[in-house]
Amino acid sequence: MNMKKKVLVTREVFDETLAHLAQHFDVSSNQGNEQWSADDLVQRLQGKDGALVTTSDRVDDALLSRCPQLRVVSTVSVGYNHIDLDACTRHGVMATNTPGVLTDSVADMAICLTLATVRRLAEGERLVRARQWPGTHLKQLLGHDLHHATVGIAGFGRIGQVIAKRLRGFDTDVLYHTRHRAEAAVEQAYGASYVSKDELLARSDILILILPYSPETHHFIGRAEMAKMKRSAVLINMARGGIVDDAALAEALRDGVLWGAGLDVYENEPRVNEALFALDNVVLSPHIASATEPTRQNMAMTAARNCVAALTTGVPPNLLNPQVQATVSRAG
Ligand code: 8YV
Repeated sequence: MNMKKKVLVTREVFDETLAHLAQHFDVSSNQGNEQWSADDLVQRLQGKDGALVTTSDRVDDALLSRCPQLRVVSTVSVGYNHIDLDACTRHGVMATNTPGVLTDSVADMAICLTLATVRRLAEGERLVRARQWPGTHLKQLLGHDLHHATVGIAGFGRIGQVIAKRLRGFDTDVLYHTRHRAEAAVEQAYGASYVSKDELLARSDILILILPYSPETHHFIGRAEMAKMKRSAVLINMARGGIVDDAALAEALRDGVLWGAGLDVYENEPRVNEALFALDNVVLSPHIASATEPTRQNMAMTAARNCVAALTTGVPPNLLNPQVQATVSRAG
C-alpha cells in the first residue's frame, strides 16, 4: 500500500487549507497557534516530506541538516527572507511563496497607513478614547496632505507598482527607486518617474518602502539617509523590519529630523523598539498589510497548492529555487 506523504503546517490556517492538503497527505498542524522554538520545529518536522511555514519560521542550513526527509518548504507569504534558498537547494528542498494574491491588499494598506500617519489618526483616536478630547478647534491635530504630495516609492515590483496606481487618484507626483529601472511603458502606465536613491530621499514628502529584505537592503534607511530627507517628511515601512534602522528612526522622530512615520513591520518582530512607544508621531501597525479574510485565504490556499504540486509532480508553481531540480535529478 502506498503510504501517504506527511506534511506539517506550522501555524494556524483555514479549514479549507487543511481540507485541501488532507486530500493528498497525512497532515499535522498547529491549529492552537503555539509559538514553537527552533528545536520544537525541528522535532515536529521529523519524518515530514513537506511544511507550510510562515515568516516567523527560520528555515536555514541548521534546520535542514536535521530534517533530511523534507522535500518542500512552502511559505504562506510573498517575502522569503526567512528561508535560506541556497541551503534549500543544497539539501534538495523546493521553496515556494505566494506572490500576486496579496498585491492589492498590501497596496491598499500602504495608502491606509500613509493616510493614518499624515492625518494623525492614531493620535486622535487615543485622545478620544482617553476621554480627553475637548471638542474640535482650528489648530487641533494638524497633519499633512496626501493629495498633491510628492510620494517616493522604494521598490517597484508588483506591489510598488500598484501603490503608484492607487496614488494617481490622490493627484500625487510619484517618484520611485529600485535596483533595476522599470521599462518606459511601465513607468508611463503607473505614472511614476525613476530617480536615484539620493533624489528619492531629498524630494519625497512621503517615502513608502516596499522592497525585499536581504543583506544588501539591511538598514536601507538609516541615520544618514534620514538626514537627507525633508524635516517635514513621513516614512512608511510596508516592507520588512531591518530595512529601516528602527533605533535611528526613533531618534529622528524624537529630534524632528522626520515629521512622522508609519510602520507595519519591525526589526526583531514581534519585539518593537521601546523608544518608539514614547512617540506620538509614529503609527504602529502589527504586520497586517495582507490581513484581509479573502487575501489570507488565498495566500494559505496558494501555499497549499504549491505544496501539493511539489510533492506530487515535483514542479510547483511559484518555485523560488528552480536550481533545486538539478540537485534532485542528480540525487535521483
Ligand atoms: C506575512 C508578509 O507573511 O507575505 C509577506 O511577505 O510579510 C505577510 O503577508 C503574513 O504575516 C502572513 O503570515
